[in-house]
Amino acid sequence: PPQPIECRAWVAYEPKKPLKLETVIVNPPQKGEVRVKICYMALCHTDAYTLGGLDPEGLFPSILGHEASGIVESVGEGVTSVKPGDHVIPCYQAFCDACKFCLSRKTNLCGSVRQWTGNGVMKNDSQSRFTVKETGKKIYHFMGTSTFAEYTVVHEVSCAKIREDADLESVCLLGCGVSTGLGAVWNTAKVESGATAAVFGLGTVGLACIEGLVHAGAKRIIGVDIDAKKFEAGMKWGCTECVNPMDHEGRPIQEVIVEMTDGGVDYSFECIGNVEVMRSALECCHKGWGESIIIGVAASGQMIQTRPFQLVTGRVWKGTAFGGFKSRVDVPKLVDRYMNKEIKLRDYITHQMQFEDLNKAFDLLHEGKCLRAVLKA
Ligand code: NAD
Ligand code: DAO
Ligand code: ZN
Repeated sequence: PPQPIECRAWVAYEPKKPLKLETVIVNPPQKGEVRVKICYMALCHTDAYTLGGLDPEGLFPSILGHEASGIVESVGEGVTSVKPGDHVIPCYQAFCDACKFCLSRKTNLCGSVRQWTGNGVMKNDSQSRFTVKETGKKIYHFMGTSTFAEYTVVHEVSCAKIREDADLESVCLLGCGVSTGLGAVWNTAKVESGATAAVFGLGTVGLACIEGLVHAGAKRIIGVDIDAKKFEAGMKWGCTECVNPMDHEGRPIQEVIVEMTDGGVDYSFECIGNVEVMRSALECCHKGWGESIIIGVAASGQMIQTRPFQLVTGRVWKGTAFGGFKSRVDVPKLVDRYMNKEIKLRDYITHQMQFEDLNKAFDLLHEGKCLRAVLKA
């Protein structure tokens, strides 16, 4: 049977403090669990958000990280969908194929392990599999993934098996940001050919929306960002034009977009997490049919607002988690599309770093200097 493994992991002891590199003991996978050797990990804003103490559900001490790729090291009792040696992507959004969410075509929010992942533990015994070697201190899991470690334990329902010829460095991005942007366009908005769209925030998620829009045949794609340096990437990914709200001070950006588009866009996407921008994104939509999709995660306690008349007159407000993809089924298909050169991944990787560089990577993220920094475990 599998034995405990000693390895390195980055531990978040408390909000707003740098992570600490520790030697941890990773216990063997129990029934329905998989122990994964992490190969590559990327940083996403949600990790920074939780570390920043903004996530009311954030638990400490914990091992953060939810965008990664790896190889199965061992499996617990009853695990049938993966075996040691399989290449996998841990998915914060599980897929059990049996709960009422998984059986519905309308959602991807599997409920099978949510209660335990939200509490930072594994379902089988409501315990963590991580202990710090030196102190014996138990460390919570994060989002059911905890990928800032050389080894992690995930539920089988959160482990997507992928083909072995895909490079693990690129496909780790399918664990969150890129999949989310593509899915927001394809699954949540279901954008049709010839549509017009506005994308607010030109980070990885916004750029992935743009890529999804190009695939969907959108004829006009307006990129919106307050950092003009982001426009080069926006245009490269497929924007037909970019606007900077800073150039229109005193005038709400939704007014500017409505004017540019003879009444508003068919679809808009908020990829920032700013509730004021969420309002602009809704209100730049066309009367009668425009749909706005919220993707950004706002700080806890914040509220969105608009005049109800905006909805009465036909605009639609929606949101999406993981782009509506049913993770274990859809992630392998996204890997296929990458291998068929239908979607890009490498272009999102602006920094390649080592496992030791995680705190440096967090600094880059905070300074807005990177799309994705990928670390080799
Ligand atoms: P990012 O920081 O790389 O990109 C955000 C962009 O927004 C930056 O280019 C920034 O300059 C721009 N921006 C900031 N304030 C702005 C404003 N007021 N007006 C216009 N532009 C502004 O972030 P990212 O990694 O692309 O993630 C975007 C958001 O999506 C985050 O909130 C993240 O937590 C969230 N997210 C949600 C899901 C989901 O499933 N719903 C998944 C992944 C990420
Ligand atoms: O409650 O069933 C649920 C799902 C909760 C997770 C939703 C996460 C959406 C945003 C995640 C940000 C990026 C990782
Ligand atoms: Zn389910």
